Amino acid sequence: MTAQIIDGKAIAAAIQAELTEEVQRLKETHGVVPGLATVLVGENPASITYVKMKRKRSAEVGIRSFGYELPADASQEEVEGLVRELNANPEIHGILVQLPLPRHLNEEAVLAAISIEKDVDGFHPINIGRLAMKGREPLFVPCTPAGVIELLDRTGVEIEGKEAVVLGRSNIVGLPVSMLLLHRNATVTICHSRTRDLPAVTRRADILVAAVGRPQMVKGDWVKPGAVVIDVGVNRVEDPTAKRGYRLVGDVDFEEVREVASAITPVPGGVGPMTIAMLLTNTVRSAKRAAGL
Ligand code: NAP
Ligand code: L37
Repeated sequence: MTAQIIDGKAIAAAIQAELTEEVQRLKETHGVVPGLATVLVGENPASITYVKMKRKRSAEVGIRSFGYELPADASQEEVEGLVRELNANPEIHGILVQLPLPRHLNEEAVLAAISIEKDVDGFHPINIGRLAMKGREPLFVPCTPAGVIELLDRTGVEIEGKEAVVLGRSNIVGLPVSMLLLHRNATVTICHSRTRDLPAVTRRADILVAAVGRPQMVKGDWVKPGAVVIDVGVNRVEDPTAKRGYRLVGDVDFEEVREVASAITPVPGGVGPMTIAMLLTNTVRSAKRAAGL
């Protein structure tokens, strides 16, 4: 079997087109312009690229984008002070602090300082708490996990009753995506660095989500024939023949797994663009809520 390739780039573009219309309508009928503030601390090269892409896509759909850059040695008080300023600014409906933060900063305290109404990344402890509980609605669902579910939905993959295996348990991807799959009535297994015999566990999956940050770790014989494979990993590997000196690969060995799976996301062009599309979606939702719409 050769897998269907799930085109995250095209699905993200469709979502952006929907948002562009909605933003225009908001502006014309209510005079509301959604605003997104991005906060970048330090010079992590991947973070610089992602924040740039987030700002560019925001502008494309008509969201006003406010970029803030702080030096790598910024103090806890400077970062939290900026967040409080943004909390108070009525033109800003979403605040995104790009992670990871430099190690001397207290990430938990920074995330908790973001007003929960503007927490478009969904990482505020109250948002995550609500996300974890049955029957409670978070104000915002974290972007990458939301993007994974949206990809499955828009590809017509049924989640209910399926065996889902998530590789990775990080706060920003593995754990929240596991909770979302559980809410959608999948039977969920979460794997991590202490899991024994990973291939035996992943082979049970009807839906396999890989978010480990290990280039091409998931091999063809880790996957059940016909499974749907969502590759969240975005890893830079050195490649002297590439223009930038590196190329991007996922956590899944794409060439091997595409021969086994029924559907698979590529890297690049899979989950990455969806992360940004969901951030824009959350920002527009936040602006509507702030305007009482
Ligand atoms: P992370 O915080 O480093 O977490 C990695 C997780 O994988 C941890 O739970 C870790 O287990 C587990 N793990 C690591 N090595 C393993 C191994 N050999 N066997 C089994 N489990 C292992 O990473 P993350 O932030 O979740 O990111 C994961 C990947 O997704 C990265 O490639 C990242 O670039 C990518 N990402 C993509 C997007 C996107 O928009 N597409 C967004 C965010 C992240 P322990 O908990 O036991 O340490
Ligand atoms: N929301 N996302 C949010 N908050 C954070 O704090 N760290 C973080 C986060 N992660 C993040 O932004 N990841 C991410 C990863 C990949 C892309 C975008 C965001 C993406 O669009 N990747 C493209 C290729 C980009 C490139 O050329 O380097 C892709 O097609 O996968």
